[in-house]
Amino acid sequence: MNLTQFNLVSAADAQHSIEHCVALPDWAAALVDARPYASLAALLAHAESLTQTWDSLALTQALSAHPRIGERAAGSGKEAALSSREQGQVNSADLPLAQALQEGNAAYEQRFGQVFLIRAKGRSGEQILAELHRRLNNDAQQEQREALQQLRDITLLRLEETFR
Ligand code: 2AL
Repeated sequence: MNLTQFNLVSAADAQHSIEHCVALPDWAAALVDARPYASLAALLAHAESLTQTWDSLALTQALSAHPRIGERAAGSGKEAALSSREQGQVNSADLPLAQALQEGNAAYEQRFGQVFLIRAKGRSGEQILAELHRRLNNDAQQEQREALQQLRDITLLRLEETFR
């Protein structure tokens, strides 16, 4: 999809072209509603501003589409393929790392009641593990802020890649 096409296609097709970015249909619909965009920069800026209203409810809803770090995505959809690619560095045969992530994930879920979310792209498995351990020391409010920011990062990264 390029920007010209995105501006011109039906609302349903436009929405379909970006729905893999995050499992929040209202966000995608609002982004489509604000067409046409004069530039990709304008589209990305508006997309970012629309993420600023996200709250804990949105995070819960969006997390349903994100597999745990180190685990395979369920299903065969576009989102599952994206997650596998983003997490390529931790789906390796490094058993100690995989085990440490599994233990970290379990501790995180015990503490915060939700799946640990991090933008995996651009981070090594060790860096992800270090972040997981650091964030385990957050209080609930701070962690909610960080997780939401990670969700924004993943979403906007996916959106940029959609138009590349
Ligand atoms: C993910 C995912 O699916 N992609 C990514 O960057 N991080 N999942 C996660 N639990 O953090």
